[in-house]
Amino acid sequence: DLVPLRRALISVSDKTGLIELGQALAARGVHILSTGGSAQRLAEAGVPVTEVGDHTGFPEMMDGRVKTLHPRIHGGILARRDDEGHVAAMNTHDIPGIDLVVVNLYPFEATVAKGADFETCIENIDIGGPSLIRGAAKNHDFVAVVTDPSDYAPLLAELAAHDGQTTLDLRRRLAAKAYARTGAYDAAIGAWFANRLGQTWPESVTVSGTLRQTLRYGENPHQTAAFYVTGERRPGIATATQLQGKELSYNNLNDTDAAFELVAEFDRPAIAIIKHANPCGVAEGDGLPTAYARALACDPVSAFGGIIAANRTLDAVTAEAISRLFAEVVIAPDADESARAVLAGKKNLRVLLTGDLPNPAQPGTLIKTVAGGFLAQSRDDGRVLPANLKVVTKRGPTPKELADLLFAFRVGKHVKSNAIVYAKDLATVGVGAGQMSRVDSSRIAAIKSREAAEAAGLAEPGTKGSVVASDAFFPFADGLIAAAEAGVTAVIQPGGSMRDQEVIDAADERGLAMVFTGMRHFRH
Ligand code: 93A
Repeated sequence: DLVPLRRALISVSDKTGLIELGQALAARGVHILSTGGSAQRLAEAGVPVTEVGDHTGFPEMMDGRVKTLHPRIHGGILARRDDEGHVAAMNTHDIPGIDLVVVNLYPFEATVAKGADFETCIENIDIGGPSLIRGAAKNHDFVAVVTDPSDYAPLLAELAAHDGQTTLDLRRRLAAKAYARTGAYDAAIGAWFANRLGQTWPESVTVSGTLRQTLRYGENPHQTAAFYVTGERRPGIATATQLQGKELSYNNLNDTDAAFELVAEFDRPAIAIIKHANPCGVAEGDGLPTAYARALACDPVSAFGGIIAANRTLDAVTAEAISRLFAEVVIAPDADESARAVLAGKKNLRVLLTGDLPNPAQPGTLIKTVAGGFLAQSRDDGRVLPANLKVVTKRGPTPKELADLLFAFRVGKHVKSNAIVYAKDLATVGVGAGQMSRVDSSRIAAIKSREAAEAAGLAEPGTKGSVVASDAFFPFADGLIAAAEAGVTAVIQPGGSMRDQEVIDAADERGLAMVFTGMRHFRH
């Protein structure tokens, strides 16, 4: 399984670590072939190198479009050294074997990201590079392929450990990485092209990500799982640094993501507490301490073992309050020194700091697998503003009701459907999530609010004098009537039901103010 390394081809756009690699290979007596820019750098550093043009007898031509695309190169990479016919062809045509290919590609993705014009992007589509990589990876029985400068050191360590030879195990791992790279590269080109054509959904899609972490298990212990990071660079769990605490689980990651996306919706200091991807308390406040106290008051029973997200730098007072609760994860853009010191006392609590908040208005794609395929949709970046609201009842909302209505609807966007959210003074007081009927969500939210009030020794449930938001229209008046019985004074919902008039009449009979948003926030 060991293959001696005699000849290497180096062709890299990213010249990081190039000279050190060249020097180390040359010191081992490896014959180095290299393309224009790479060869020049190596030669300048005193590394003996043969220009690919001198090797093939053809100069680089057509602005570099044709450099390595030659049988003397590809034959040297693709020949099976244990196949008589292949070896005979090498001898007949004088094709020396190439045992190592080091290539990183024209920076297509970075060129697009810089906003380069169409022609420049096209010129940055690498053709020869992927061919070298794919050929070397195919022939990994005999050839090693390195596509990432961070693999230079492990390669050199392997050569040192095995007397200048590579092992099959390393060649296989490098080959797998190589195909992942060329696949992602072509996917980026395809997506860019489709986008240029004004096509939202390309003919074919490759979802690509880099392995961040294999997880102990998935949603359940008998499932395996892993966390991949895509190139989206959205602040959140993918950019977070974990300050302390146990390893994150699959469910932790999923719930923490939901919590952080929700809390990022608010401009004022806000806290969201999440269980099973649904909020059990969300509140704005003058600062995080009040927001936290009010978020927790919504449903302290469910908050046990929850995920807490903040949209501001954590302070010591909030950290103290959080450490009195059993929580799984805390996520925030940052934490000040004193807050870090307080949280350090809770060794098992996972603390994630992201540096920034996700932008709820940023476009993006959501993907969900189904049997035999996957569904893709744009992220729900819809945001209802006061100007979008239509008052449909005799009474319009007061300014205070209006603020609570918008708050409740924004929370509702992050609650699994059917979603019903009761809110008062910019804090949730009851959340009904994930029920098969809207009226059940209405009732459950009211029951939870009553129980929380009883537990806190309050005379009245929080829903008294609150407002209610529904993520989709009320198909019948019953859901609205349940909310009215719980004590709401105002309602926000998309509208659009065949029975809208019945629902409006029921609201008018009870003196409620109701607004239609014209926008639905289903979430499943
Ligand atoms: O234009 S290419 O697609 N044609 C080729 O034949 C070719 N061979 C290698 N680009 C080609 N390369 C790429 O050149 C490599 O993938 C690498 O990114 C780059 C290195 O060029 P230089 O050594 O001149 O800086």
